[in-house]
Amino acid sequence: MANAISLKQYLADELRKGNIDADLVGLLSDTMTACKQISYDLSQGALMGILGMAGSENVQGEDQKKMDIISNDVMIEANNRSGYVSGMASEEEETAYTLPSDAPRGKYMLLFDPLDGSSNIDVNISVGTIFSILNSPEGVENPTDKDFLQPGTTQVAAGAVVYGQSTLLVLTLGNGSHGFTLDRNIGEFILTQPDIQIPADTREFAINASNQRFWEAPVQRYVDECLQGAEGPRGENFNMRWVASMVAEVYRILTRGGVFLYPMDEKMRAQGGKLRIMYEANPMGFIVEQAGGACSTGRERIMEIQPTGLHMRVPVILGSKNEVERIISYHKDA
Ligand code: AHM
Ligand code: MG
Repeated sequence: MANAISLKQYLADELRKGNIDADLVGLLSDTMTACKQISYDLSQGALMGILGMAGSENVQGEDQKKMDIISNDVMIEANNRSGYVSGMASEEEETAYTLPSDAPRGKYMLLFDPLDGSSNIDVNISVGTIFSILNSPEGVENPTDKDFLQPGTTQVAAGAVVYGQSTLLVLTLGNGSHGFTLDRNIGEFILTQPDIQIPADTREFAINASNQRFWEAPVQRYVDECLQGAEGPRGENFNMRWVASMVAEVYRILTRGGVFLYPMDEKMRAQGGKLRIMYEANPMGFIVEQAGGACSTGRERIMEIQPTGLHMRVPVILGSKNEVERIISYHKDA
């Protein structure tokens, strides 16, 4: 590709324009080195013995896959001595990760879900890495959980890498969401989807329908109206998808529109929902909003929520703006 713009060039340009600093460039490039490693490991699958269960549970009581642990280690090792971060937080770590005592401290904090959609690893369906970058509070050498509890609106950058047919990165630095495809021959991410715009309207929704009996009334109403199709109040036939990898669903929505719901349901009410705000909902919300979409719990904009815990969970409704707004209005009606 003669006029191809690599991620390196894209970041160098943002640096020249004064939109980001050199430390953020370094942090993003280390994080992408980790994602290239994860991408390679996944591509080898059973050949490298990375499939299957690890035989352990994470802090949230979920059974860990081998790749959950490998990808968590890869992300930490790529970043813990760079001098670009002061600390990290991960879905797979109970509390904030403290850097080695002799490692230089940086001005950012990195949060991640190292391998999202892990139920799909062993069945060769797309999975991904989600990350969020925050400013480290001034003068804090070893940030603890409370230092990470900043609302999503304070994010400096967010990204999602999809390990699918291609390995794709969607990145936002707060000025649009941009898609990059990994060219495996040269090991570089190439800008392939600049300035992604999510269509405001859609006729495609994504929800795990096996939870239907637990949903709240506004979500029941929304899905019921979609299912009635052309004969119902929407007057149109709807399509449904459910990959069970949020990264893949969000990438589909970024590409052709749609709405994704992991709403509150009765069996998850005590824990607040399914998806975690700090390293799933907030970075995805940032990416989706920067692409012209919306991201809400149904009652409030997710990025404005004050998080109360590193692993806090929230209901998530995101995607095409008009559709998300319709679902929000159903919550108001109820
Ligand atoms: P994970 O981070 O443990 O993989 O869980 C998050 C994933 C999301 O990617 C996806 O939307 C959801 O869990 C699927 O859940 P379910 O299996 O209940 O459909
Ligand atoms: Mg996840």
